Amino acid sequence: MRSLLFLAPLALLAACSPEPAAEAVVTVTDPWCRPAAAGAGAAGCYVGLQASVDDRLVSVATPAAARGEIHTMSMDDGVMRMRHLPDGLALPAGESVALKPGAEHLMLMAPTGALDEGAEVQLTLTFEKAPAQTVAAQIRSAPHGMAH
Ligand SMILES: [Cu+2]
Repeated sequence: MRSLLFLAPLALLAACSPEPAAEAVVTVTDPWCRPAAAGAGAAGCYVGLQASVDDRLVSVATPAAARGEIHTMSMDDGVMRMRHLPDGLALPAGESVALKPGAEHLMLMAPTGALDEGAEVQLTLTFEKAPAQTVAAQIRSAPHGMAH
């Protein structure tokens, strides 16, 4: 009898697994874009992303520019250069990924008009697994709480 009682909790545990797959969701925080004058070739946008499962930011689109790209910055012979990431950006599960000045960022190529400080830009972020999200990015010259 004693051994049966010992086994009962184990049987219960076994019945509960495997756990259902976690839902793929990406939390988007504080999207913002730098101001740009009319005719500027490009403008940088920044955002915080946290994915619930291993995911990937695959594209960005906006009505405010001809197209959006995902860029990274790297040192090349002592010079900081931007590089287009055609395959997008990996978002490891549970990890906060900050797209910020001097690092990975979104680039609005050929904005259709001036991006004025205080206005907003709609950004549609597309992910490999999580549903796409459209967020309003505030146009400002520096991130909140960060001095120049
Ligand atoms: Cu760029």
